[in-house]
Amino acid sequence: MRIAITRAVSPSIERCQLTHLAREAIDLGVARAQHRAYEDRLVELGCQILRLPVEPDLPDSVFVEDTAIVLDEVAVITRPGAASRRPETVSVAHALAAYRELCHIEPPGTVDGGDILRVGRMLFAGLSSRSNEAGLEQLRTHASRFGYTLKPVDVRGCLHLKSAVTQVAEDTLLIHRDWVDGAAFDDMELIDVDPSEPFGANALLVGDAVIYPRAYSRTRERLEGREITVKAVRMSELAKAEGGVTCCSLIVQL
Ligand code: CIR
Repeated sequence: MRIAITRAVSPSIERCQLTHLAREAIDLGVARAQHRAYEDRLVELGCQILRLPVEPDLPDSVFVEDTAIVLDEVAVITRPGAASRRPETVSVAHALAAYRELCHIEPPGTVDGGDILRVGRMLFAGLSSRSNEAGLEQLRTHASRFGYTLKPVDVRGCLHLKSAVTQVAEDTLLIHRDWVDGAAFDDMELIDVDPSEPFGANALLVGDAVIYPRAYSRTRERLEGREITVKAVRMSELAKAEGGVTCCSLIVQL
């Protein structure tokens, strides 16, 4: 049994944080329809959706991934690197308290969940413009109690570690090597994104399938060529807010 925590797109998403993209108009109606279709894919993959109340004054609040790291034993509530995003954690912590013991990243630490790639008991942790050494050290302390090992990884040219690399099968990662050094993942199989699709490394593995943006058809062919089942979604509007498929949910395994 899996719960997927989500939150509908905020009406203020036009004021979202942007780091590597120029601001473009976001069609709120289309963004919401795409987000609902994404939730439908999660349901098809066996998730029960727990949708948090919309946050009209928190532009980036649809990107719930950044607010927590949900491990099997504990949920670590983050302190997001962008100050405007810190109030998003309150309602997420409230929801997660029903399922996990909680602990918290404290100042001066910052961590965005998008920087934490969990593979089994390994936490690859992006050192990015959002997640700092103090934050990753606190996460290491919380997670090591339960036998997790944390490995810091430098990220360059993109927002989060999971913009550059995500898990697509038990022993396989999808990677864009311009943004992260593949040597950090030397005991895993690596699939490179198609060079024409630099934003194509963000896939969401749920069970045996990945939710993946329809826009990256060449990389999708590479995934399917490796026998990976792909559930395609349209993410054009949330991509303008620098969001991908991992960012829009927190999966809680029960
Ligand atoms: C931000 O800059 O924080 C948002 N506009 C996008 C966050 C995307 N989150 C993610 O990839 N985990």
